[in-house]
Amino acid sequence: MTMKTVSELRRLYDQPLLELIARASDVHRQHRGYGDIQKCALLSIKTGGCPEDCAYCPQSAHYATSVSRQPLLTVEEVCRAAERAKQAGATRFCMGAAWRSPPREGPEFQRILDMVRAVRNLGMEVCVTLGMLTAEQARQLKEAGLTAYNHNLDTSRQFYPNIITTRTYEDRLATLRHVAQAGISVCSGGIIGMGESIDDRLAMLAELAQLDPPPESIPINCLIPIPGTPLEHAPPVPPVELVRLIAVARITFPASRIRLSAGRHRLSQETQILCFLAGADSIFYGDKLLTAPNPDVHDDMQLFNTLQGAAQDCSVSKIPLI
Ligand code: SAM
Ligand code: DTB
Ligand code: SF4
Repeated sequence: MTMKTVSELRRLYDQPLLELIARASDVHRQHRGYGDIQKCALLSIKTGGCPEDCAYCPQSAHYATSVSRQPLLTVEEVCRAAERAKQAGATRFCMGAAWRSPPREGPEFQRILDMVRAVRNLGMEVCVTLGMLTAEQARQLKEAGLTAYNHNLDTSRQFYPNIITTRTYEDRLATLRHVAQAGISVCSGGIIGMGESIDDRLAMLAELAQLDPPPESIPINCLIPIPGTPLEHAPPVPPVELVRLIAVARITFPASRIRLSAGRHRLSQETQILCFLAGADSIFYGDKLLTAPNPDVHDDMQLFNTLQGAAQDCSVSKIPLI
């Protein structure tokens, strides 16, 4: 991949909106049809009490939020949730743990490996997000059958210290290197709506473009402002800014999945459709993200009906996902 500078990306971003969308759409259709939208289910397998101070996060122990702590789930609990997600139409199962990094001692990491094996056995792709990883932990996850590892850069290098002080940008890049070296697909993106500039958003894409290979999937989260966190009063991102960023991401990463991630429950159906037109081709699917709300499955079935223009079987829409 050629090096992208922020000013190059900015020229793309500032094109007339419809020109930008049309260009992104051309790139998109050279790689995939518009009907191919990846559905990923998400499950929090260890919730709350995290020692990190990420200013957006309901699970940080630094802030008083309404999230209650829950220890690591059992393999059986995970399997039941994954089976329901598969039945509802998800093809990838993503598990998140509120850790700085997975414990090196004790049985918990072995249980994670068992979870990965069990979900793989259901015939689903498996992704986990567990914080910072050593090269050895990445190797063990690969051996267990892990498809992808999610670890977000979150924002630009410059804006990052405003959001997180307990781990560095370099720490994040080191984890991404361990993941890639182990042969696991990298899933890495960020959050918009935390007070960063447009150039910060583009600088984050430029950092991702320096990874070799580029990330297999790139989640674009809109901040869900959580009461009790420092960002609780952050205003929502204007929808057109989200659409422009997705279009630039699509043009920059022609073959990656661009995941329209957190915050979808506050977007209209029309905004989501514009995001798909601009090249988003993946979503989190299921009534809950890790702790925060997501559109319910029934609403997403309606969205897909609208996109397909044909009546689809909505009978699975009443199954609670997780
Ligand atoms: N603890 C692990 C870590 O951060 O490395 C994994 C779980 S963490 C919750 C995964 C990602 O969720 C974060 O990197 C962030 O991008 C996203 N996230 C967390 N809280 C969010 C919020 N309130 N709104 C939008 N995205 C959020
Ligand atoms: C990602 O980029 N977004 C997901 C997933 N990776 C793990 C998490 C969104 C979390 C939103 C806040 C919550 O549910 O607690
Ligand atoms: Fe912990 Fe991850 Fe939340 Fe940061 S984003 S506080 S590391 S759970």
